[in-house]
Amino acid sequence: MWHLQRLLHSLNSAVSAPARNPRMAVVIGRLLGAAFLVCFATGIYSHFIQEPLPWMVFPTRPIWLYQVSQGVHITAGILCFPLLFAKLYTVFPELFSTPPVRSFRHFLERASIALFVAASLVQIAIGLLNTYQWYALIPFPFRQTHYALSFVIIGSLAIHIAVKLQTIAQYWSKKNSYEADGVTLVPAVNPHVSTSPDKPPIDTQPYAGITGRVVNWIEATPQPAPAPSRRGFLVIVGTVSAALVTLTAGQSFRLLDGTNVFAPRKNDVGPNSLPVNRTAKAAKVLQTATDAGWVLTVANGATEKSFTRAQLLAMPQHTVELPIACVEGWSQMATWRGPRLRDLADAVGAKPGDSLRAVSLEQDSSYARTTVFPEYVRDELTLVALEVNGETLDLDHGYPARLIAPGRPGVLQTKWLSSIEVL
Ligand SMILES: Nc1nc2c(c(=O)[nH]1)N[C@H]1C(S)=C(S)[C@@H](COP(=O)(O)O)O[C@H]1N2
Ligand SMILES: [Mo]
Repeated sequence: MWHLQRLLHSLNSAVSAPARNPRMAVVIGRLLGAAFLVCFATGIYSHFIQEPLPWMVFPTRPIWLYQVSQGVHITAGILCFPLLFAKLYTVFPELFSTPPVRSFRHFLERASIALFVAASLVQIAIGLLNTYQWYALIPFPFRQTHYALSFVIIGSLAIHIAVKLQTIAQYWSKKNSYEADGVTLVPAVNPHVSTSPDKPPIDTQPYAGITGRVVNWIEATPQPAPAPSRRGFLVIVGTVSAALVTLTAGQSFRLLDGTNVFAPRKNDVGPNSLPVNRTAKAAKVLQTATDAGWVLTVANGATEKSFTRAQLLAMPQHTVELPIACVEGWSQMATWRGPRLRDLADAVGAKPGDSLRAVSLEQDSSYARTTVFPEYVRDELTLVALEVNGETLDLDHGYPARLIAPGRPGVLQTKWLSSIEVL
């Protein structure tokens, strides 16, 4: 046991560095916590917009609400990678602290953090895999797993914050941190540490008032290891984070389009100058979607009407600017044209509070049918689109007709419509 303690202690010493201190752990922890909360909030929104509870009604304005919330979700999720590794770096020596479990509280602290780290790594890894559509590497239902893990993460985070509350409060502000953490206040003992740019007020009596942690520190670093300074560490974390955002966020934010190097989708690339999620071929609708006998059936109980594409084109046409905002993180604005969905619903006598079901020609897919709630049905911007960006809808974008509604996730913008039913 004693040997183990010695080993752990020397490991602890070996990894000591200026950036490894409670203050830095709190600084990075705050950022990480904020990123996770942003991901959680936007993720919950995305979950319930796809699986609403009966009483839920979703805003259709601003039209970019879902687009921005999803872009923020993916971008904050990507940011969690460098922040999580930075956080692990700052607390790394604590993994070897001895004894491994000191008390129930300490056990709770370590167990919650182990769960948090494991769940977070899985969460951001499968999230990233999903945005790249490497579904083969996610051998379980992505959405349900991602949703369930988010509660594990937020729950373990809450426990972690609760047990660490005292430390967090102590090191929250920079000023208090130096008062709490005597270690860097002793220039005579470790001048290298005290030369950091954010030099604290100096304690002129080197050995006075040294507490347990400080003694450890001095023993641990008789010769300061060549490790990044606090500022250097923050610069590294900041640079990596900024680079990741710059190189990927263009998929969700047009402003960064020019530096979108890593993200799987690029603006304006694809038929009708718009990226495609699933092609007509992949959806196995090449035959049915190009069938000359295609009609859109609109049904309300026994009342049923069929519209050929020419008949749909003969109805009042409306032009709207709406984004496709995919849950996988990419989005793009487009100009859609076609009849309003509510005009079709009214043609079969639908009432204002009625929901509709949009059914695709596609078979055996979770995207094959969606429910359109009244707030979308009645919205003047909701169209059965026949054209996009000034051209006939491409087969890959849902020809002969597709749904497009404001504030809806891409996954609910059903392509290759075959029928619309009043529920
Ligand atoms: N029938 C059907 N509709 C669908 C899909 C699909 O696979 N099948 N994909 C959805 C998803 S996930 C998105 S993001 C949008 C993408 O539209 P686009 O491929 O025209 O860009 O279509 C949606 N409509
Ligand atoms: Mo999507």
